[in-house]
Amino acid sequence: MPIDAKQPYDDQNIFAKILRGEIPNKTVMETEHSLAFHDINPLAPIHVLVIPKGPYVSWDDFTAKASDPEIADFVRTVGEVARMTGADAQGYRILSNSGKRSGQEVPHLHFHVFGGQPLGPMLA
Ligand code: IU
Repeated sequence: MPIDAKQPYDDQNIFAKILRGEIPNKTVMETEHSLAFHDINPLAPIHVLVIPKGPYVSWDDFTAKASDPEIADFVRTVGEVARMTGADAQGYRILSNSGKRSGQEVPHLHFHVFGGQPLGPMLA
């Protein structure tokens, strides 16, 4: 069920549980403010999720409330994931759903990094 991106942050969401170590994940990289891990249901050979560690529901929530160091760390982590997975070699896609109409399912900001195959005009 897609979520309302304007809802208050729910600290029982699945990514909050991953951040607290209550649920395992396949980590790609971790920084002071961000975590990148393999999507549990990959839609491409490379499908990594990058999330901020702070309690932000969506991209608009994050960019309104997060500190500059958190935003810089997150943006750099997305780029580093593209490089370290090899997605950058032949092209990749970054996607983030925000709110009901986008189909956002998990109410904690995440960027998808897709790669490893021709991606076509759209994916996900
Ligand atoms: P969306 O943009 O909110 O629709 O993406 C949510 C993603 O989170 C989706 O690709 C799921 O496969 C992924 N995911 C996950 O990696 N681990 C989980 O435990 C759950 C969802 I629930």
